[in-house]
Amino acid sequence: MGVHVPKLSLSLILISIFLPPSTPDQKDESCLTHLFESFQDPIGNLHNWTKLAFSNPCSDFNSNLVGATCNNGRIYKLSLQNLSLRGSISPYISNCTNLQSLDLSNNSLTGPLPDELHYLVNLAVLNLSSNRLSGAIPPSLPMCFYLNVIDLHDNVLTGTIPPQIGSLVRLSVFDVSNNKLSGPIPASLGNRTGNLPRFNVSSYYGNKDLYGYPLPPMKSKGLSVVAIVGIGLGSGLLSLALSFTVVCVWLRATEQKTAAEQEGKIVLPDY
Ligand SMILES: *[C@@H]1O[C@H](CO)[C@@H](O)[C@H](O)[C@H]1NC(C)=O
Ligand SMILES: *[C@@H]1O[C@H](CO)[C@@H](O)[C@H](O)[C@H]1NC(C)=O
Ligand SMILES: *[C@@H]1O[C@H](CO)[C@@H](O)[C@H](O)[C@H]1NC(C)=O
Ligand SMILES: *[C@@H]1O[C@H](CO)[C@@H](O)[C@H](O)[C@H]1NC(C)=O
Ligand SMILES: *[C@@H]1O[C@H](CO)[C@@H](O)[C@H](O)[C@H]1NC(C)=O
Ligand SMILES: *[C@@H]1O[C@H](CO)[C@@H](O)[C@H](O)[C@H]1NC(C)=O
Ligand SMILES: CC(=O)N[C@H]1CO[C@H](CO)[C@@H](O)[C@@H]1O
Repeated sequence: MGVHVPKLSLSLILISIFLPPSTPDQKDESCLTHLFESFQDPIGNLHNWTKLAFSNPCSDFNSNLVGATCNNGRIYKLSLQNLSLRGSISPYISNCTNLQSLDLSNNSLTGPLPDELHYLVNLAVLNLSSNRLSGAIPPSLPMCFYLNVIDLHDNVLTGTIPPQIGSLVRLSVFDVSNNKLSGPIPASLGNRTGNLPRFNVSSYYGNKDLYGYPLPPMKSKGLSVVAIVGIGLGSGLLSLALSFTVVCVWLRATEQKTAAEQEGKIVLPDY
């Protein structure tokens, strides 16, 4: 046992040499300060996101801030799902340069996906699903080379899907279902080649004006066969009904006329 103690203290010394005591990081401070300003937190879920804590978010080995995780004295993960957050995503998020995972899913965030996301060169997981984010998917997003999850489903994103997304070699989850995206699914993404994971229709459905493989062909804008048959049958039945009515009316009129005539005959005074 006695042999192990020096080893332990040696490794502790080594750790403290190679992991410098976390010095306050100004980039993370700027990132968190601006992010907190751009969020609205009606329920107070971010109760301990305070100015004081921002100045040294990774003071302990781990972060004290709800949803934040540290690694080597820097924020590397933000998991703020299900927190009823409103407001928008500050472009200063880009100052959290060590961020590997950003999950803001299932809130009520509005506004665009900041173009500045592409400065997060270590980003591997981006989950912004189930919000009310609008605007386009930034064409610069694929500059985050390590992305392996892009989950943007259930927002109100518009515009087209940047073709470069298809060339992200690590991408294994891609979901933009239930948005307002339009235009073609880039062939580089819809029909990925080689060993790259492919994404099926469930990644794309619920975007009215999005088209191309693997979505089924769009319904033609003209009248479908069913509609034409329906209209034909309908008008046929209608004219049949009309002529029937006309015949009935005519028969009735004739009947009444005949009755009247007969009545007349009967009522006619017999001189
Ligand atoms: C912030 O809240 C989290 C979870 O509620 C807790 O683990 C952490 O210790 C809190 N930090 C501070 C500084 O109060
Ligand atoms: C968010 O809510 C879902 C469904 O209620 C739950 O499964 C998940 O664990 C929650 N996530 C967090 C971080 O609370
Ligand atoms: C979203 O969060 C709400 C609570 O805010 C929870 O009830 C719901 O199950 C969550 N949905 C998902 C898909 O996590
Ligand atoms: C993204 O977040 C939602 C809601 O919190 C969750 O249901 C979904 O599984 C997440 N996506 C991935 C790829 O983990
Ligand atoms: C997808 O790629 C295969 C072979 O790489 C090709 O035969 C097929 O026509 C392509 N489909 C589309 C819709 O581009
Ligand atoms: C689409 O792929 C997902 C996994 O990526 C799978 O869970 C789902 O069942 C697939 N859907 C269809 C229709 O193949
Ligand atoms: C230090 C640093 O990286 N600052 C940047 C923080 O984010 C804003 C908005 O993207 C940039 O303008 C700063 O240069």
